[in-house]
Amino acid sequence: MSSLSNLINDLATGKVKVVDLTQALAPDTPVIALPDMFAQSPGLSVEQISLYDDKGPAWYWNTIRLGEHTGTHFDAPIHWITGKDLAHNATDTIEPAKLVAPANVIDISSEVAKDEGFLLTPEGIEAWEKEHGKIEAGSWVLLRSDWSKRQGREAFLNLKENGPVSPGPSVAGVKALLERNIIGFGTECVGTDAGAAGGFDPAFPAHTLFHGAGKFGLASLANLDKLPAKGSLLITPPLKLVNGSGSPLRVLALVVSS
Ligand code: 23J
Ligand code: MN
Repeated sequence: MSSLSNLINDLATGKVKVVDLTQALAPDTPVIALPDMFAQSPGLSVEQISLYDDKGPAWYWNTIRLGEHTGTHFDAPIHWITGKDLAHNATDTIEPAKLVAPANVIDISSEVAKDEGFLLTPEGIEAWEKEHGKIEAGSWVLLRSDWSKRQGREAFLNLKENGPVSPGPSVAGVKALLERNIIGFGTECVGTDAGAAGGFDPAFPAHTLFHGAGKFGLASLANLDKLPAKGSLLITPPLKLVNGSGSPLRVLALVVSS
């Protein structure tokens, strides 16, 4: 038996379960709010083409319009200026083998309950590794904050007088994850960077440093509380948009049921 036929069997018997890490996508799905001086990314709009009617008697379909970075979405290295000249840096050129990879889930939900702007630092990463084992090269690091449980734009974006407040990695935290040569970093928040990251040095370190190193991002993930700290397998193919900077996607995790 190959491991693939074992997997097929485990899926059929329920020993391996499929967990959906995707938020439902709708016109009210919140998108990131950048400072006024920058262009904004539009959320989803849906226009009906036909509904089993004069415009198409036996078929229903819609036209959709949305920014590439809407809802649960993938960030490709070309998204950031630091990744613009890398090979295989866009949604159509990323090697497909990189779109199936194991995940490590770092749970900061209790810290975030006390401090909405909590930052993942090298010390936090090392403490997690002491408990759960090393973060291997080629694996994802997903930040479980329970932020996806927030309902509505206001709570999800958490815009305050001095800008958005939400958790993410510190500059040193990003560098520590790069030392481990992860494939990418995922978050439940609207973007991979902390709300305050526009004021970090470098600004938006998760974008600047991960994408500059050819690493990927996943934003607006859900159901991270249903994953083990280690041992799940993520399936993360973005749309094959030519020169795409990212795209909405369905993120699936394979998990051994306990
Ligand atoms: C553009 C500028 C800043 C940020 C972002 C996009 C994202 O978070 C994103 O969705 O990639 S922070
Ligand atoms: Mn993005």
